[in-house]
Amino acid sequence: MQLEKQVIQDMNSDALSAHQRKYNYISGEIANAAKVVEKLEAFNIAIPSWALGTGGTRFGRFSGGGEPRSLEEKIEDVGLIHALNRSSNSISLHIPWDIPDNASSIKFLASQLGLHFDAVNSNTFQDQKDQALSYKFGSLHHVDKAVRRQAVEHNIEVIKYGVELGSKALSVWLADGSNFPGQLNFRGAFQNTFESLQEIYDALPDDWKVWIEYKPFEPNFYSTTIGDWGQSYLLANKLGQKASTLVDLGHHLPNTNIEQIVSLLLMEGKLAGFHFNDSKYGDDDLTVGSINPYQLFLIFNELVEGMDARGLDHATGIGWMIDASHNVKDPIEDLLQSVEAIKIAYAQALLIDQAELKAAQQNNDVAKAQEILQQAYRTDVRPLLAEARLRAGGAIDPIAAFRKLSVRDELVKERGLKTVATGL
Ligand code: PSV
Ligand code: MN
Repeated sequence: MQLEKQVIQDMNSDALSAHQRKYNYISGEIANAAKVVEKLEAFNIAIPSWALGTGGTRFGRFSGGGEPRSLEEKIEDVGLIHALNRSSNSISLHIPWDIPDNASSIKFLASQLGLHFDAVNSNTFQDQKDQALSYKFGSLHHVDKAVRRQAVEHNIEVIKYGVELGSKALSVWLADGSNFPGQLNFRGAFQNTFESLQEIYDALPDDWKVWIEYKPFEPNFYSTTIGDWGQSYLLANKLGQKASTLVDLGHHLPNTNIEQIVSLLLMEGKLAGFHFNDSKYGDDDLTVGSINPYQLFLIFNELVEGMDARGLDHATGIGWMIDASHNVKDPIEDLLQSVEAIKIAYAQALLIDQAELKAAQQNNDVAKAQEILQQAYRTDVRPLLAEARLRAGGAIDPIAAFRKLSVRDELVKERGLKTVATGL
């Protein structure tokens, strides 16, 4: 199923006058409305191929129907999201869940929908059918060189698929760790991981990057070999220029100051990008901005300030991607909400007068600094987002349009009620 521009424009006509009233109001309230809209128009967030189906937990999975049955259908779903919000122009694939049988036709389909391929993700956290050696005790850190070799080769194969599709980065997340004290020699595991990553690094094309994701626990519950940003940063530094650290918001222990991590990684030129989600307790993979939108805003404040300091383009300077699980919501609606929350935080951060904030910091004027941040955070920037979408040919209200156009019903009709997407 595809959504034509005209259909979306027709949807917009009902909401147009209310939108214009709100947009005119905010344009009068803030100094840089036109500039913010321009930046919002350029800002896109990649959709992970594994988030287009219903998520689940180890206790169960409740499919909502009409899930994409193939890579082609996953790409179509991202096309639907992008047609509605004009902010999701790329897809991130997980191999082997999404092996492209015919790369050129997959690429063609994506380009027809205005999409390209973001980072490709390797998977050495599960055993695949017909796999020679098991990852039960880890992959790149494994005590057995033959297992490490198999995992390295898998990553090199993922790069090969990525090259065919025009990706420019390999994203590596390892489940490697231990469940019990004494199970692992920490130094040995770290050293093995480094050496395996070095082999992968050496296989990267010149214009490619490798992004190293960290996570403190799960599936292992005593230690994780790349458990925090320090360990990821250490590896990225040892590897070289093409390696950097990927921040998944859910991969922190409770109350971690993520904005500070982001600021320092950016300062060191080692922030690869993001996996956006939100959490209340652990790696909950909830919709970004649904639990702690203020934290998201504070992260974007550091991003805007830090990227400007390094002269980085906000839209392309680092990788922006969602990594969430939609257990009880329609995945497409959830992804639309995620993109909206990310862009709200970004727009609010753009409202901060950085010179004024620096002056307050310089004068130790703590109350003023807080006022500046909260003034921006409490501004309703949604009309700016809607205006950016409208100008780009998207929907003023993407979820309302998705519902009015009965997109899910159409997908169920096309694909069936009991389809299951590949992935977790
Ligand atoms: C692990 O929790 C993770 O965040 C990694 O990014 C994986 O690639 C992704 O989830 C999908 O399982
Ligand atoms: Mn992730």
